[in-house]
Amino acid sequence: MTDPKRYLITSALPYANGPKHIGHLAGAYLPADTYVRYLRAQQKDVVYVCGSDEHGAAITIQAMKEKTTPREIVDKYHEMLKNNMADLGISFDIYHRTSAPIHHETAQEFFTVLNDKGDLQIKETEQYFDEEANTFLADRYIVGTCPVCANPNAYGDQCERCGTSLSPEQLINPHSTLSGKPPIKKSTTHWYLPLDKHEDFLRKWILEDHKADWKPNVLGQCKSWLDMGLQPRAVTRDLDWGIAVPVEGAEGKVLYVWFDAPIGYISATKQWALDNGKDWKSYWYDKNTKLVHFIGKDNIVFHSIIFPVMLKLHGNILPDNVPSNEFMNLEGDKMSTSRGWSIEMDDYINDFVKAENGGDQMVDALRYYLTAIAPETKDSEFTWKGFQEAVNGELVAVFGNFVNRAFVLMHKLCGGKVPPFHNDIVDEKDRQLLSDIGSAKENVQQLIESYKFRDALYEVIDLARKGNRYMQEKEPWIVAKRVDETGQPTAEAQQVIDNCLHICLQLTANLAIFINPFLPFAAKKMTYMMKVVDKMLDWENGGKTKLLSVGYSLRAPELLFRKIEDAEVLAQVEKLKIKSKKIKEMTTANEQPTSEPVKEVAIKEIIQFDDFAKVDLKVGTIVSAEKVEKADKLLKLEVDLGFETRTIVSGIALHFSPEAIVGKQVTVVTNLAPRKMRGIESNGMILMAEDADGKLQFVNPDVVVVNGSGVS
Ligand code: B3M
Ligand code: ZN
Repeated sequence: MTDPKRYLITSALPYANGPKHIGHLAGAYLPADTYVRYLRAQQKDVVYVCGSDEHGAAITIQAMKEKTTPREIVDKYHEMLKNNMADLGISFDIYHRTSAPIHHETAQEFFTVLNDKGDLQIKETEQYFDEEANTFLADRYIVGTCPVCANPNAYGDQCERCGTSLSPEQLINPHSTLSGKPPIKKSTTHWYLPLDKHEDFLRKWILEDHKADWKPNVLGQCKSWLDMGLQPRAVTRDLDWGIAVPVEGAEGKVLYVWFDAPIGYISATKQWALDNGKDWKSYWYDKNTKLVHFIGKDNIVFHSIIFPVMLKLHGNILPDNVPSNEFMNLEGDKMSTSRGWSIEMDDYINDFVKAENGGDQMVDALRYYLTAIAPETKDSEFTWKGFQEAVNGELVAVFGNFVNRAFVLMHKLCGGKVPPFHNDIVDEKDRQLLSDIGSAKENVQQLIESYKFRDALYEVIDLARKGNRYMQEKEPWIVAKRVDETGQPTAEAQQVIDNCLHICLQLTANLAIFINPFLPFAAKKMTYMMKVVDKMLDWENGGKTKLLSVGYSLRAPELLFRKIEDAEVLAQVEKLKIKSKKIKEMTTANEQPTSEPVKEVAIKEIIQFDDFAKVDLKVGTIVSAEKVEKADKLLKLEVDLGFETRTIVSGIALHFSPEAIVGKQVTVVTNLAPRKMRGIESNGMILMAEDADGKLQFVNPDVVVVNGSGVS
């Protein structure tokens, strides 16, 4: 959309069920904030909304885990997330929450409009039910043994050990986390959004109208959803935490969290408008509004398929873009709060920002590195060493160094004032740098507008690099040695010095404008040093080379960024290892950290010998192994069992490379009912043991035996 009248920018609403890590920050918040700051610097009419997502099983499960109420959970973590975001400079116009009454009303109204128009379908289906707890069970509330890796605590929607997506039907020995009893199926009525009816609209809107401006990763995901064919999706749940379904006879039912959460963008806008005497409607109904949802990749389908259908049916505008990032890994592994392999925003703030040698500059340091390695097109990786190198090697050595030198030399060689500019001695190098300032502005602008923040930031640093090179070539400190009899630089020498520092200072002013959307605290500090008002940071000033007036006296330089010490890097890596190890120990001691009945799972009930005898265990040799496409955790094995060779899919790919295990003897459950995984039929299961470091080990005889030997 070119030249919209106003902008409405959103970042995914984080679940208020715990701290969020810097991967979240890099995915949906930092790029949005950068974009918004850029728009504000252009004086655009822009509103940036976000808030806590306070409904759904994510919250009730955390409440169980902390042995408290959902209300307490959301109150606690809403506060934490709100403060964390503010501390990291994420400049929402409002950080709202979905437990607010205005949100409940808005979501209910939304549902009612769709329901009254006949846009929803009502269906009766069978759902899992816990008879003892007298409640229906969300998939997360059902645990059982993973059919892929034999983890005894896999959830009904996913096994967290091997990562396989599951449905409760696939679990072996499924049981409820509430009572520990196996769930039964019971019929219940729900409202469905018939996405299948909107496929044609979605195809055209996404794959044709937006094929040029949406990111390839987003288009790719949408296309595969559409190609698989869309199904009606339930938008209500049997749960006691959430927004009541506003229909008579629907007692005990709430709106599905993914129905109400995106409506949170609307209710947040309403609240913001109320607080600021504005009209919220223009932001959600006027076609001249550019709506942009910043999200992480696991939220794509909701923001580009489901919510747009809801918005269209309800009569609202549709998003202009849904820029989504891929994932950011950490020190060689997936970032995960539950496994302790993460850097929480809250921890970073405590360790660096609020630390003695911290402060806002450490916020900018993090913002810098996260943008520089943003997973814009593919997954990327945060390492503490990489953080140190980026901060020390680019932020300190290039950007900070340039600004500092310009100020120090200006004080030393130009009396602390912006020196005059002598047109008659301008040379090619001067002209080149002045024109570089103009082209940097064009490039940064074009890149930010196409959501390429990583490249845009690179342009800014590159401009500072050019500044350093220019200074190095001009060597004003050497020129200053050309002195007259009084010991002062000759008039001619002074003119050369003047021009060099004049240009460097104008470049500094421009760098402040360009860096401002990314590193707002550094920009602010630079305006202080230059003694200019915030207004100077307006984007329209970018590219101008007369921003600082000749003769204007400037302050002494301040340290913009500090170096990251080796010891800090080591300490953080160590901390990460200890944290994840501790969580691992807790998890294995308690088998499952999220709920009580787990202990029952750890020691299974007594069985009779006859039950055990039903399991057919045999020794076999792995004769081939290969990775399963698009499944990080799975290996497809051919196992020679003497009497036949079987295909077995096993969730061990993170622990063994295929080459390393060919020829190994293993113990196989041979009479397990076949299961399909990623389209491959698996005929059996390999027994594995987990060692103290969490690595899987084969359970095998300690001398080689004939393939097909029984185990009993
Ligand atoms: N809370 C899911 C998530 O944190 C969800 C986003 C809602 S955005 C409307 O991944
Ligand atoms: Zn598993």
